[in-house]
Amino acid sequence: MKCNGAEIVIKLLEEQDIQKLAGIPGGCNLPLYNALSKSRKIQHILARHEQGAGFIAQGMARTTGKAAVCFATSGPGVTNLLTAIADAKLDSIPIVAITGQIPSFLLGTDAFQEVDTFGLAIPITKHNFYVSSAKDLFHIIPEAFRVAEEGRPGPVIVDIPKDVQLEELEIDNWPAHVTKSDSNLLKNNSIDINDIKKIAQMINESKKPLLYIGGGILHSNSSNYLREFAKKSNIPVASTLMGLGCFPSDDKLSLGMLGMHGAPYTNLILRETDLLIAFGVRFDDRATGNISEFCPKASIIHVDIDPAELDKNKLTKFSVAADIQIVLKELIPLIKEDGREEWSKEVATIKKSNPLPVTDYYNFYQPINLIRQIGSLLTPDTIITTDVGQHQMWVAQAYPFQHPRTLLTSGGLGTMGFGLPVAIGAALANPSKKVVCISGDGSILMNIQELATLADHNLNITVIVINNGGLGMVRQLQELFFDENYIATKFECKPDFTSIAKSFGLKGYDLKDDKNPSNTLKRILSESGPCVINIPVDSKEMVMPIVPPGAGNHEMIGSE
Ligand SMILES: Cc1ncc(C[n+]2csc(CCOP(=O)(O)OP(=O)(O)O)c2C)c(N)n1
Repeated sequence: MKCNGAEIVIKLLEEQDIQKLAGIPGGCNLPLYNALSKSRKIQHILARHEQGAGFIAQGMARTTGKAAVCFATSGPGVTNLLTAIADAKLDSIPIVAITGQIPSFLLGTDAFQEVDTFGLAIPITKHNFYVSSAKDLFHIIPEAFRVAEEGRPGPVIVDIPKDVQLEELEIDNWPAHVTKSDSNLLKNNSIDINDIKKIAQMINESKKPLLYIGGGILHSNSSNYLREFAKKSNIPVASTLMGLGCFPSDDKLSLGMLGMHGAPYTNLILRETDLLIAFGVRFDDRATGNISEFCPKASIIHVDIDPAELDKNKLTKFSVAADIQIVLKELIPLIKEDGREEWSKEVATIKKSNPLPVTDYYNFYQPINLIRQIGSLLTPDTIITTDVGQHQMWVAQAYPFQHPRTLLTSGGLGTMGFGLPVAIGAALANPSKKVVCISGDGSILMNIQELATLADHNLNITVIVINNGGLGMVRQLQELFFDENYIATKFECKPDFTSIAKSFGLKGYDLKDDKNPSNTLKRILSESGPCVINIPVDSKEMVMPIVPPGAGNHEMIGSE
């Protein structure tokens, strides 16, 4: 049988059970598209911008934990994609981006749409491949998936010149599929039971332990074990932005999010703990504040799959590089059941006297209230995506997350424009679930073209634009730390998002001047199918509390 490189790629993607992939065609990936047109197993999702395609792949990957795929052509197709790749790197999201490259014999000539994809990708991918011969695809494509998913997940780029896509091979026997269980890393992922015993002993001896959890719990699918562990030992749980949903927000042990915009009680309880149990976190500055003041009375245990994270930002008492699920399974039987009455009482007192500030409980348009109302109208399995800014932090502070992978947000890179395309990817991978994208009037404009992709596929996505007439989060920083010197944060042009929605063939609603906005919102959210809702909020609303740059978490302002 004769196959060209492009046909080999598509067949190998089918072997990886890829059913949907997003992308945009161009001169240098046309052979791939030609081969894709013959696939009966893979549906192509035509994005309207390669960044959108990358984020659609992220939405699929973030909700399933499996590597998802996007396509882009050489040159501007690749450069457009890079933001979504960098975003995936910082949040450890497994995606495989397959990029067309100019023919190999033209490389280095500044040919039309030539960019050095390999070079550009090095610092923002987990790994990347340049394919110089069609026969190499047989190991490179499965390897790209293995690398993307295994250990600490991350994005991988496979760059394929057009002549390699067109190179024909005579294939007598299709090579056997390389399975993930063949990989060395998984085989070696065993743990030393003495390490687990040591962790258990430290926890059992601690009077005031506290869990600090993050995205590693998601990636290792260990949320159920985390719940069992926390309950058995009565240890409160503080989460990073990436870990929200891994522990039910309404559980009495839940402390919600810590750090820059964490609840006052969460950051104050961190001051009191004598043992910080850090699982799947990287001690990033948004979570820790001034790191030298973080958990001043605590010894620290750190478990993470990536050895490079251990003792990177904060020295620990004991650290282990391992899969958290394996560690938790071994740890739970060794942990003493313990009510920790005194510590529980202290935590409850701090919690009660230092709540999240809410200014006006009866105002529908007060952001924290608004997010709580949205939360009360949606089922716990609804997938929420956010963009970046104040609205993102209000969601993190107040939305009642119950399950892992129900919050998809750009934690590490903080990329405006993330919410809508990621929602599309999430809906494509979870056709039975409702997806709600909570965005800002700044962020939504950064990938608004993807409303066309949403309309094409008629997905069950509600886009809520929390509209404060500008770049609210930056305005807030100017108000607090730049003497109210506002520059470039107020929008002159305020587009009508309902008309924009309608122009894409979607339903559009505006809750401005609505006589009974609660009822209207309830009615809209009970409908299915795509729509956009504009909800105005006061441009002076702030996310409170906030830890000033360089300060310790306990030095937050606006906590009263
Ligand atoms: C691509 C990108 N550009 C710039 C920023 C810096 N930035 C962070 S938040 C923000 C304002 C976001 O405005 P909006 O989406 O309206 O959300 P709001 O803060 O008003 O809720 C900006 C400009 C960013 N995070 N991402």
